[in-house]
Amino acid sequence: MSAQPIASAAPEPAAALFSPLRVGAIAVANRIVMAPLTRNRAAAGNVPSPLAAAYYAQRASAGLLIAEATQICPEGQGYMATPGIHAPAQIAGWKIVTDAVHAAGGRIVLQLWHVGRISHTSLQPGGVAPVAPSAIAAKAKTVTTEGLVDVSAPRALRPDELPALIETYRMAARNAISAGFDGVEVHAANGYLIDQFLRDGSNHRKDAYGGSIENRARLLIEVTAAVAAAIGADRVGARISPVSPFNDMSDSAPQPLFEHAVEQLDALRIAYIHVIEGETGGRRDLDFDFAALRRRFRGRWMVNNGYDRASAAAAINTGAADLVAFGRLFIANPDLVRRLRENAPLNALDASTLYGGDAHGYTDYPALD
Ligand code: 8OZ
Repeated sequence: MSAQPIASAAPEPAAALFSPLRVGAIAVANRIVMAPLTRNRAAAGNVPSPLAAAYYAQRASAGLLIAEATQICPEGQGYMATPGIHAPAQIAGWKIVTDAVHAAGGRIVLQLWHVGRISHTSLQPGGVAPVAPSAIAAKAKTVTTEGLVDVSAPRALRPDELPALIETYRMAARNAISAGFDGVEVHAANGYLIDQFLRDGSNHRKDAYGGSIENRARLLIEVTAAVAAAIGADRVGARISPVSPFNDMSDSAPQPLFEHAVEQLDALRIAYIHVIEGETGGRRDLDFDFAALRRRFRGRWMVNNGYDRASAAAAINTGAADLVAFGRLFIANPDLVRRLRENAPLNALDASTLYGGDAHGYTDYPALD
């Protein structure tokens, strides 16, 4: 036997993070995803910031960028200065972003967002109450021009309003494709409208969209089916957060609820599911069997919540996930993919520039060199 070479030819454990993959119709260069990140920098008319093209293009070495949560209609807005995808100027603004990302060799999908009850009357057209599955106010905060405020009490959506709501998602998905996105992600996480229908702490409806698990998952499935019919299921993902309490969310039995939801999403043959494991941006050790969800889905499985280089590599190497989404690390490190590949030091996050503001803390985090 010959002696072992000094430099081992065996791949380092993180190598799998850098292997290409097909995610539905989207060919991604690696397993590293930029999570959707609200930055509250949209310009007048909720048009993406003029800086957004540079911000996303700086991060285009991610296998996939998920653009920040973007409201599908004016009523879907819940925070100051978040972008939309319902008006021509917004579509034109996003086209500048997707062109810049594609020119840099990246792939980008848009997260379709309706906040439901996580809003404030001052952000709603005509100053009216936001909508929700049930007229139950969340104990949650939002940011308006007045600063941090309690969200407003919502009114319950009438059954006859739901077809138009689904149509609004379909239109938004079409608009995203017109804006040059490679696909869309249905935001069904973090206590926004679709999640409010899913979980029984916020859904007390007596109609076909409330009560049983099947009924509470109906809006998610009808929205996702409509979006998939409009742009192709192979360009659609969905984000869920089965046990996150963020935005005052709770459910009496999340395991069977989300197993059912994932089975139904599987039947639609969408490209991926993106799951926030535990508390959004917080604890991961809540009692929930995420592997049981994964077993029910044939598409790509994307995980998120506090991953680092080692835990991300382990998730890919063990087959627990196909893709890992990073949020805070991507804000502070435009070249996160290179830094993970080289195991280089990471920039620290400046939390004071997360929400709102200008280029500072947005496009001025340095790359290596
Ligand atoms: C932080 C601040 C505002 C919105 C989410 C879209 O949690 C958000 C969000 C996060 O999904």
